[in-house]
Amino acid sequence: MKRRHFLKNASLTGVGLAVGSAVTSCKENTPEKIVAVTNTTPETKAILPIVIATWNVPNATAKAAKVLQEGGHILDALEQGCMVEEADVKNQSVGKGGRPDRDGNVTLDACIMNKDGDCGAVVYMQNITHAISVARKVMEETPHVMLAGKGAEDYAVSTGMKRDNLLTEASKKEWQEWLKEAKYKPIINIENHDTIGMLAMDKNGDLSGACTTSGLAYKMGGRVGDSPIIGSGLFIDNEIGGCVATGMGEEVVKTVGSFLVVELMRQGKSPQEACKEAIMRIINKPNSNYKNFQVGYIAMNKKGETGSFSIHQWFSMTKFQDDKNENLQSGFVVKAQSN
Ligand code: SD4
Repeated sequence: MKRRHFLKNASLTGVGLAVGSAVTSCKENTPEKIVAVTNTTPETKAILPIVIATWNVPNATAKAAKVLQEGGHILDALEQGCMVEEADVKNQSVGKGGRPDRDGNVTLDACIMNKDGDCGAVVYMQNITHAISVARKVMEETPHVMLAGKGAEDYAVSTGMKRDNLLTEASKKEWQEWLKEAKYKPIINIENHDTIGMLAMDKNGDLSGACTTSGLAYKMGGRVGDSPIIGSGLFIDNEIGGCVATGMGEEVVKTVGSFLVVELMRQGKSPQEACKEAIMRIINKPNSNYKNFQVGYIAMNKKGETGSFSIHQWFSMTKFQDDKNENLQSGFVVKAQSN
């Protein structure tokens, strides 16, 4: 057997085995408090286009849907939808106004993926508000998939984008407060993060996705999360469906979350079931510290069915379809204390 052919077969077998054994352990270790709240009824005849996004971002989904309804390209829709949140200084998890790292630098991660499996990403990029636009340019105009740091910033400027100070007074003040205690360990606040992950299906039934974030607040300098990592923060397979993640990026990366959700849909699971199983994969890891962090997934399959699931209650998905926006609570494992 030729070496290349052998390697291909070997890796496929490996993936198959890993998935099989983890499914079994998930069933055996179901934690006490599972509350599976299904937030969507399956539609077999979806009304297109559909746009879904992490958290409550109706302006972003409406913008993307409008581009699609007017016959625009799906990547324009996703880019312009994400740009709404990147430009909103009140959203302190994305673009301008994002919370800085522990040294006071706002560093952005973003990626985009189309129906053909092409993708582009930027990581640890500073001083450019619209990281999603740079990620798209990396995909469409360079021979690469990912640019980091100064290289990404210089590339953005070379395409005509302007440098800007992304640290707003409000985020600076909060950071200075945080510095007084400066707890070294990054624990994500369960309810206070709004990375925008967006999936869209256009009128032809084709899927693409995008994700943009300023990452974990007060992270270590140089830290990169899941959001710009294809397969972790975002994955699209136009034959099957797509998924995007939010929350504690380290945990998403360790389980290759978005790729996992798409592969579970390939095996026949609904988007909701696939998101739930990917969350259970995190929860069922030995010594999982899941009570102290949030992870949420949203997914859409090729039929236009959608679903979302998170560790903690109160993660939500915005869904634009049939001329209206809805904010849907996700399924979850741990019920909020105050409820
Ligand atoms: C990260 N997943 O950098 C991102 C954080 C996030 O809303 O989702 N914030 O780990």
